[in-house]
Amino acid sequence: MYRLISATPSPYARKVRIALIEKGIPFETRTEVPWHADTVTPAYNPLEKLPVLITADGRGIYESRYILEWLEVMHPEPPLLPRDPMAALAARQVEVICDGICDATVLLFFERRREAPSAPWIGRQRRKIDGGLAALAANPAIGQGFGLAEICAGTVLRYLSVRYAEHPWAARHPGLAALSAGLEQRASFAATVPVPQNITEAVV
Ligand SMILES: N[C@@H](CCC(=O)N[C@@H](CS)C(=O)NCC(=O)O)C(=O)O
Repeated sequence: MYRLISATPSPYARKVRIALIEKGIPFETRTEVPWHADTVTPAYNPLEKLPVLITADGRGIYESRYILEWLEVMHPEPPLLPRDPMAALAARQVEVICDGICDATVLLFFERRREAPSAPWIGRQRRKIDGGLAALAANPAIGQGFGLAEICAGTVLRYLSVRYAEHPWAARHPGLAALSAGLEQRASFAATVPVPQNITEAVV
C-alpha cells in the first residue's frame, strides 16, 4: 500500500491525491506541516517538500510533477495524459502554468507572514498569478475532457480561494470559474477539498 505525505491545503499534494483516486490506487495519507519538528518529509525527500509518495518498500517519490509521471508509468490505466504526443505536450504546458501560479501564491503567502513584507516582492508574485491565470484562460488544451490539464487547473483555482481569497479570478475569468465548479463535482475533487492547516511553528 502506498503512503502519501500530504498537507490539506497543498495544491501539489491535491494533484497527486486526485490522480491516485482517479486511477483507483489505494493509499494512506500522512498529513504534515513539512517544517514542524515532527515531520518525516526530510527522511524521504532531501528537498524537504511534500507531497512524497512512499512505496511499499519505503522509497520516497517526490515532486508532484514527477510523481504524476511516475504513476502514469507504473499505473497507466486509466491514462491521465492524452495518447497523442502533441496533446500530451499541451497538457504538460498547462501543468507548467498551474505550478507556476501555485509557486507564486506560496511565495506571496509566506511574504505576508513576515514582520515587514516587501511590497515589490508581493507585486511581483501578484503579476505572476494574474499572468498565469490569463494564460490559463486563453489555453485551448483545458476542458477538452478529463486528465492532467484539468487536474492541474482545478487544483490551482480552488487553492486560490484558500490562500488568496480576495483575488477576483472567478469574476475576471468566468470560463475558468465554470470549469472549476464542474471539476469540484467529481468524487476525486470532493474527497480532497483544500482546507488550511494549523501552522504552529514559524518558518519565516
Ligand atoms: N514543486 C514542488 C512544490 C511542493 C511544495 O512547495 N510543497 C510545499 C507544501 S504545499 C512544501 O513542502 N513547502 C516546504 C518548503 O518549501 O520548504 C512540487 O510540485 O511537489
